[in-house]
Amino acid sequence: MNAYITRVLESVKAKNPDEPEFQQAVEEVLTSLEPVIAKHPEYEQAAILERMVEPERLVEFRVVWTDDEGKTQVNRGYRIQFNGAIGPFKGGLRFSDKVNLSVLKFLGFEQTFKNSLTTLPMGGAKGGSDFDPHGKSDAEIMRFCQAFMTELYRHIGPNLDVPAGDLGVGGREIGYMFGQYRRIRGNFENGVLTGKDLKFGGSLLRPEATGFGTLYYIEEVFRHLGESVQGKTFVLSGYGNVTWGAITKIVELGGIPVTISGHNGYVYDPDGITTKEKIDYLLEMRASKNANVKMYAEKFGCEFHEGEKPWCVKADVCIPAATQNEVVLADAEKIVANGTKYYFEAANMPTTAEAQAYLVANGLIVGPAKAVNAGGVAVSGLEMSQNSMRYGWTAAEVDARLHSIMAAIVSSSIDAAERYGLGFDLIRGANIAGFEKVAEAMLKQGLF
Ligand code: 2IT
Repeated sequence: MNAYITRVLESVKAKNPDEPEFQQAVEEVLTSLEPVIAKHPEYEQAAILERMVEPERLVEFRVVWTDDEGKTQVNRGYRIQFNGAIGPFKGGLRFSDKVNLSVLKFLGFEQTFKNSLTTLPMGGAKGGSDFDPHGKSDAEIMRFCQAFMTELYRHIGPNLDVPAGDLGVGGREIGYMFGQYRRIRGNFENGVLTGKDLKFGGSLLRPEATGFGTLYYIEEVFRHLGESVQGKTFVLSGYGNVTWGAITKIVELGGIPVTISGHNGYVYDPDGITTKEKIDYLLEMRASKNANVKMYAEKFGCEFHEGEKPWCVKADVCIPAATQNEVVLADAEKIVANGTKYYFEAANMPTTAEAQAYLVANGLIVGPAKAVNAGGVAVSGLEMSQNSMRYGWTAAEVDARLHSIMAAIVSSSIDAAERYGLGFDLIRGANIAGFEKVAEAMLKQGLF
């Protein structure tokens, strides 16, 4: 390993000792950059890596709100503005009891490279709260979102930092947060948030974007390999937005999705989740009060495997689309034993480092999250463009742009890996391609 990279990695571990997710994300990117650092001594000279692993700004704040019983509740809120060299900070807000500094720093670090890959001018950020939205009433969600924005508003803006949704934050939460931002600012600045409702500046296709983008990425990789989605079986995890969008597009392209999963187990539908009735039911199920994938198994008479993950099901393609570290070494071993050839990460960091290494070592084609799932933030970037123009594109126009952005991500990843003699390597290629633009921008802007 290159001495400069080793030194930066050691310092990240020493300075962020209790942050395993952040350390893992940094390690994956930095080790990919070995040939780049060897060729560009100016990056070490300008301490580019040391600067990239340190957020430009990190705010942590108190969020105080009242629950339906009239009791005062206190949560912790965060916004991490990781890197603003190529555009306003951009990235989602996650509301979950699993949110902590390590998770948000890993997500903000990843977002910087992901956003760079989209070809659009967006810096990297992430934020959120340890607020757990499960079981909260609509009024509680509204009061929490208002309290959260009452602090966050001073740190964001259409040219400064543009949050969006992530786990636990959808169109409803974005609406409440936008309402509060508008009330405080007294201005209609809807470019401050993306993922908005269509009636106040949202983009067509934003809900579908991550799932559709995943399939456009896969199609483009398959085109390079002389393969196609047609007739292939897909094992997916999750049952949210991303899984739904991916399933919709898989079916449109002639593939057969056979699983979905939730926190309590997975559903195997050997006939395929292929009819309009089944796909629409995913939305209905998610919107129901006690959402649970078992409902799908009961409605359509198929197997529900309590407490298990879907990775033991044989398929041509695996798409983890739920959350981080959902595929550990034992799962990777099952995927390899099943003869699966393709693995595309639609969730952020769904694979542990050792599981990913095992998949790669066994010859699977692995598409990394920051490239595969970049369609979500790409359409957020297109939402920002439309808000600036005060004009909205048609669904077909947004779709065409998303399609060409995903194709560009695949080709820049393949090209970057080839330029550095790494062969066909979508993981290291994406890290290098994402890094190059940000590093060059930082060099040209002087010390910052
Ligand atoms: O992980 C992600 O890329 C997102 N949650 C979307 C971020 C965004 O700004 O749309």
